[in-house]
Amino acid sequence: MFSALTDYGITKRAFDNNICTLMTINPRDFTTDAYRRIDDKAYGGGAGMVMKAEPLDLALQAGLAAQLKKGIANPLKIYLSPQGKPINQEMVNKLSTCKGVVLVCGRYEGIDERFIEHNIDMEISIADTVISGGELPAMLLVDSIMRQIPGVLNDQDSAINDSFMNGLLDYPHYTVPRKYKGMQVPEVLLGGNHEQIRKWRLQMSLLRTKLRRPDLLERRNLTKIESRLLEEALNEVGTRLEGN
Ligand code: 9D3
Repeated sequence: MFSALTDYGITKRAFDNNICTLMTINPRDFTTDAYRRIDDKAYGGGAGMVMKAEPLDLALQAGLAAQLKKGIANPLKIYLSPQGKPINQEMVNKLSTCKGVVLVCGRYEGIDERFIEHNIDMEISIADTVISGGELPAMLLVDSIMRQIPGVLNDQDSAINDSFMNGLLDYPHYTVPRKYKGMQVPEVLLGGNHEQIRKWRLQMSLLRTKLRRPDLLERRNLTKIESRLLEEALNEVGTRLEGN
């Protein structure tokens, strides 16, 4: 699954340039029985299987040994799980300063709680929606961490990154043609008044965030200027501003 990261785009470039390394381990290779059983029925009953602790433990030890060989002594051990703390940019930024991390991915109903208790430093969830296993969440986490590692983004990519990092949703983008299915590009973007363009873009960012993700605004204090720009934008779309 992880070849989506190693074979495409910005993440591929980073692996090719040896800025980052990725190693995957299949815990089934650490089973000891003839049937290579990685899961079994849950104590207490109920539908669904649970991943056994022992093969995961051996797989984790193999991962830790491999990182130690690279000089990474104590990588953070993260379990991708629906019970984890929801991922956000702040936590990704912190994780990007770690020398190494081990990401544990579950399948089936989850993994034996004793493995988690004994080994896991942190549990991360990526959305309040059911996903089939931890691998796609882990890939998402790896991608977002890698983007924060120096040298992974080139100057062009970095500039794009900056505009996302202010706690607001992005403003709308347009390219040629000027008229598409009867819809025009907003006039202000065609004029070349960079002051006005900056103001319009910030206003659109504020407006979209207010309308689509009010939770983001609650966690970020607006400056006086931003509040005024937002109010002006809301008036223009005919929406009433409630509270702050
Ligand atoms: C339908 C199964 N669910 C019964 C209540 C529980 C369940 C178990 C295992 C739901 C999902 C999974 C597998 N998911 C992950 O490993 C996972 C995940 C997710 O499902 N959503 C959001 N973030 C993550 S991180 C790992």
